[in-house]
Amino acid sequence: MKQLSLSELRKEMEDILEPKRYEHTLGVAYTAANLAVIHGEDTEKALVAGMLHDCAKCISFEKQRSICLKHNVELSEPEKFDDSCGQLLHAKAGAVLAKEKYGIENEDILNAIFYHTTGRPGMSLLEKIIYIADYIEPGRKHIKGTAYCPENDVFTEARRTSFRDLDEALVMILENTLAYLHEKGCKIDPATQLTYDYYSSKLKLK
Ligand code: DGI
Ligand code: FE
Ligand code: FE
Repeated sequence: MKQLSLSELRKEMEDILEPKRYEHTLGVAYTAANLAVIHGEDTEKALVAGMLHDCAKCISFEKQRSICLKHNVELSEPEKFDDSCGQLLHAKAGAVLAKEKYGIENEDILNAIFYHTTGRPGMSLLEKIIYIADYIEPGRKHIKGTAYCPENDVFTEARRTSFRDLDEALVMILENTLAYLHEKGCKIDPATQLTYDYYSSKLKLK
């Protein structure tokens, strides 16, 4: 299958995503391209991964699940259930769609989509860029009254830090995501916790 061009992918996303999700997608793609320039990653890869990272976000949980089951994707316990915070499965379903529907063959791009919600220990440069761009893109708004928006503005800090040190930005984002999930009573995916543990220990050794 031929991979669609970036502008074809953009049109596809405009068609299938809700308007706000599409705006967010563009923000992630362009933020990822900037981070790619700064940190020495291929900008085309960053644009494609950013453009597709949420391609499964606007489909039902049942559909996401059937896509994963059909392609033998292993699911974690929290991913199997559509609890009140069911935000996890779109990442893995999105990686399947990127390959099967949009013809992406590059494993690094597919992994960046697959791990964009939880992260994983030992992420590639592109995986880190997409994970961080997803959080810091300019349209990402504060969620007031939750740990997402503590007194010290984590968005501003994470945005600044990501241009200097990706691992430090990762830890900042993971710390806030974990606090937010605890506060909301959401199940923590083992991958999210492992990623935090891995990068916070790595930072201490620096
Ligand atoms: O799809 P986006 O909203 O752009 O961003 P995302 O793919 O990073 O998803 C963000 C949501 O995923 C956010 O509400 C926090 C949630 N999330 C991240 N790690 C975990 C998680 N949710 C659960 N239940 N468990 C996790 O470990
Ligand atoms: Fe997402
Ligand atoms: Fe996103």
